[in-house]
Amino acid sequence: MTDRTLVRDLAQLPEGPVTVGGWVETVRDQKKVQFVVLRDESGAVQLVRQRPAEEDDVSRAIASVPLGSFVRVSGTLKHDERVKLGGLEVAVAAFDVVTASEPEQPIAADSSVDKRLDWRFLDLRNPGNELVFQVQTTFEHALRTWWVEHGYVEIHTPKLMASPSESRAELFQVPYFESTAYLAQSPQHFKQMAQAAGFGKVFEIAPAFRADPSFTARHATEFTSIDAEISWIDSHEDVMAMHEEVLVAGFEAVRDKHGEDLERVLGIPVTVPSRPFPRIPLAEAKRIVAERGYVVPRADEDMDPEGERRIAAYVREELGHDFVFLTDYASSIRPFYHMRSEADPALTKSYDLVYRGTEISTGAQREHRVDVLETQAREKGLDTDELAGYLEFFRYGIPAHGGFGMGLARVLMLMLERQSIRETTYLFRGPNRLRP
Ligand code: AMO
Repeated sequence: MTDRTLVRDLAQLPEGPVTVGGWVETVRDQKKVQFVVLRDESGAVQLVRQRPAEEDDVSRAIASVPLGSFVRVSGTLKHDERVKLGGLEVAVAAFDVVTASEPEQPIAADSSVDKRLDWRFLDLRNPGNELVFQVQTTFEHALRTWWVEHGYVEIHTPKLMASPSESRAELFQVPYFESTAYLAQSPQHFKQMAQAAGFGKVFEIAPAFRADPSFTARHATEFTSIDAEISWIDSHEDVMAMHEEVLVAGFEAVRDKHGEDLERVLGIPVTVPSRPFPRIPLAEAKRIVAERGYVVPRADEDMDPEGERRIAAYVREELGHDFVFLTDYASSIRPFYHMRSEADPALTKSYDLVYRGTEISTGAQREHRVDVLETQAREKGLDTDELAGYLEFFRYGIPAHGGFGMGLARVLMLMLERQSIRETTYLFRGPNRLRP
């Protein structure tokens, strides 16, 4: 390994010899002195070189290095409060160009998102963009840790499927030897299988695929789905209680580890939500937004995005919360596997979680009585032969259970106030984007 000090750690070091490595962000090549800003994954530092009377290799290398090149620099660390960038600088003794960049950078700060995505590896050199993925690492780790500490088993379900995992809509088909396979739209079937297997509590963080032709800020054709499924529940209330607890653990970890950086780099405060999150039945939520002047267009259907924004505004104003569970969805707009409410079979024991006006998750208690499940599937016009493998899971004993699926990039987009999940996905996949 190249022995180098991360820029972040320079402040703690005494003055003296150091080696740093990173890429060249700016060069100011003046008559008497040369300045370089070098950035690595942890920050940026100013390098300085007094020009000798006779041009030497170092001054020539600095004068000619294209922006973006990766360099390794040895020199002498000096603490100097007058240096705006971190109060320190490195006086350059050796300046090695590891690999030179092409002379012209293909993107600039004001390039369109599409162009930036074409050059994602350069776009991610922007410290704010890289920070998104540090936050993602911390958030996922905190969720995983919370689940592991609470006795959950991590599963990895297959993404190649013999039958659709969610519905016939938005389904990718791929040739599979002599037959056809489907890409998993969700781990739904197999996280439920773990309940039949007696695992009790499971989670998975993995890709899901949807052949969704939309071009919105919140839809991708491949996304990372965070899923959990638990047994022995009384209702979807138990799922919501776990859901909000694990989310709070994730937000706390992000605040503790990146709170200062997020304020400094992106100007974003991290707000850890308080528990319990508000819960509003869907019908009541529609009434509330109607009273406030917005009638959700299709009365018998889900909230539309504007409805979600309106109910979120209400919850923020009246209850001071960024999250709201919308509960008790009509069975007509929910999948066949959602359990119906004992009190009113027209409703399901399910919820959507809305964060800052956008749906981030769907959860429910599942129907575990196979005869009821089959009836519900038939009512939805589904082919029970195609579902035969799934239905087997319910014929040999299974506890009452439920869970949720949550889009990782959506949570990050809303938490970090980004415009689109394109910015919180490492490499976005949409109808028009398979590269890079
Ligand atoms: P649902 O279809 O609502 O539920 O998906 C759950 C969550 O996954 C995310 N999501 C998406 N993110 C980006 N692009 C997409 N095209 C996309 N589609 C979905 C959203 C959404 O809230 N099996 C159920 C979950 C469950 O009941 O456990 C399911 O998949 O954040």
